[in-house]
Amino acid sequence: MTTLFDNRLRALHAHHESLVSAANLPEELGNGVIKRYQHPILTAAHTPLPWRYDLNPATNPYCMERIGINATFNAGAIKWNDKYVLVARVEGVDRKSFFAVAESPNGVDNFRFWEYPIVLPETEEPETNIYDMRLTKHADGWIYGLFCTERRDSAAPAGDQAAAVARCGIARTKDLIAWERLADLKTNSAQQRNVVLHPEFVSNKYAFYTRPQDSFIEAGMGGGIGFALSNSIEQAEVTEEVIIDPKRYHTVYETKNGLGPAPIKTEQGWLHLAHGVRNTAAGLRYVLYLFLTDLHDLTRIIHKPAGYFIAPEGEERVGDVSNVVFSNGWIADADGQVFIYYASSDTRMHVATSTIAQLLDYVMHTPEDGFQSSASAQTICDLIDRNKEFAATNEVRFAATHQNGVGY
Ligand code: M1P
Repeated sequence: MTTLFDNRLRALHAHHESLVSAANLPEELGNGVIKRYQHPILTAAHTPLPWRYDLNPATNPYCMERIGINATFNAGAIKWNDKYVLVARVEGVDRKSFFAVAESPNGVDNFRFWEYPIVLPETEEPETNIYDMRLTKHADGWIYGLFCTERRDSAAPAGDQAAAVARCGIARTKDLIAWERLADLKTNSAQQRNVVLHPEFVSNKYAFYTRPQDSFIEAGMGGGIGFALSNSIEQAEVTEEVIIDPKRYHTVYETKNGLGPAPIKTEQGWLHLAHGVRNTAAGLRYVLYLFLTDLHDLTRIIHKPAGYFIAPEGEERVGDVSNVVFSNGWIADADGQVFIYYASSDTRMHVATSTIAQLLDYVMHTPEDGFQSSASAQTICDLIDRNKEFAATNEVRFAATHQNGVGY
């Protein structure tokens, strides 16, 4: 039996090490805005063997997996001690999510989990499930983690074991190891998910991006990405939410939307990454989009490209909740490199890279949504006209581009 155990454990170690240490190369060509990468950066199989296996042959003679991990996804991100650090949502086969830290030396591969997952302190009202932490390095000196805290709806009848209440949980840390739990955010909305803390004080207050919703799944009558201020972070409470990015008919965010990570401050404005949801015959489809808000008036969107920035592609389209990309973490390096961490289909984590310059070019110069088919077609006609005009004075480029369409 010991031979069976030893052989199996050796093979498991070898497989885990080759997975975790594999190089991750960028895909070729791409769209010029982002680079996607060949492999996911975190999967359930990346979780350490000691989390899943009893490594004692006397108590686990068959070397069986004792604790199954189902998925690793929706990670917050931060640059910490020169490492690219993710606080991932790890979901066990028992469906409970918890947070765990993984770090990489280069941001695109070799992500390794820290030895232990995080056991967050509870509030006086213990929760059933926690997920989707957004990390904010705040001007007050703390690193905040805002996340969704989910409890069974105490008003639901006994026959309904799915009804839940989502709220914004708040914890803070100085080292990503010891976490102090604060009171949940109080708002007027029945439920909240996708709440993000702005990194700077606004009018000497803490500023939150919110997503008010009527019920656990449906954004309902309200929805949209909200903005609100609170005097305190220890007892955070917002009384007025201004919707800065509402849902809108026949867009990629017509059913609901929500902010991703905390925005990045640029010379042109605050750069935001968000997810938008629309319904289809095959169910909900989640995509990512970008927008830019005014540097001084955080409620004013000054640029918003039409449609999506990242949508699920290839194997990303399939998972526990298919046709989903979701992001709540990105890292902007001092040299302008940006690492966008996104999850696919509630199953695994990926990275895409870009630069602040490219993202600003994309967000400021991509045509905005005209909200009608005719406007979309006209936008393309206008581009063709400008290309023809340009080509008339640039013979060489024209020769190449002309092959792509019949001139008239
Ligand atoms: O299943 C897709 C996503 O659904 C929720 O997002 P939203 O609140 O915008 O619908 C979240 O539960 C998220 O974790 C999940 O990835």
